[in-house]
Amino acid sequence: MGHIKTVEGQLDAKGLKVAIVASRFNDFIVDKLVGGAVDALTRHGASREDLTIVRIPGAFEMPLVAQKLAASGKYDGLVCLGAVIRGATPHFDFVANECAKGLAMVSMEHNMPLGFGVLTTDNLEQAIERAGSKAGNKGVDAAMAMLETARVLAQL
Ligand code: INI
Repeated sequence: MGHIKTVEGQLDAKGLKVAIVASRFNDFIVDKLVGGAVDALTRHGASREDLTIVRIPGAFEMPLVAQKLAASGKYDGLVCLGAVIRGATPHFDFVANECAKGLAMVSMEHNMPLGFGVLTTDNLEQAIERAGSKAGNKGVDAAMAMLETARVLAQL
């Protein structure tokens, strides 16, 4: 049997400079995601001094802000946190799609590990479930995905 080379990321956030982009829209949900992301990163070795929280109006504005942060060269990773709730808006699809598409572009164009923690749910209850209750905390998941990806990219 031959040897299979495997690359995987260690979940060590020590020394990692991270910007957390968080929208104010639905902030009582988003604040839970931010808390989860900060907790996950610091429990894995990040120092609070290396974290920057950037508050923005809504998910639609997120890609532009993420782009500037990525281009600044100051950060090793971004964690993008928001909540787009269908019940709350007729333009749900536009906001959610533009946000996801724009963030994917930023991540690709800048080789930037980016945790996508923007909830897109049909209603408020589903958002609450994903913000620190029944279905966990997607802020934690987004932070851990960014961390793992950053550590994988560093080895490639
Ligand atoms: N922004 C969100 O982050 N979540 C939403 O659910 C939402 N809704 O419901 O409309 C939302 N809209 C605001 C949008 O992101 C922009 O801030 C706004 O259109 C001004 O550009």
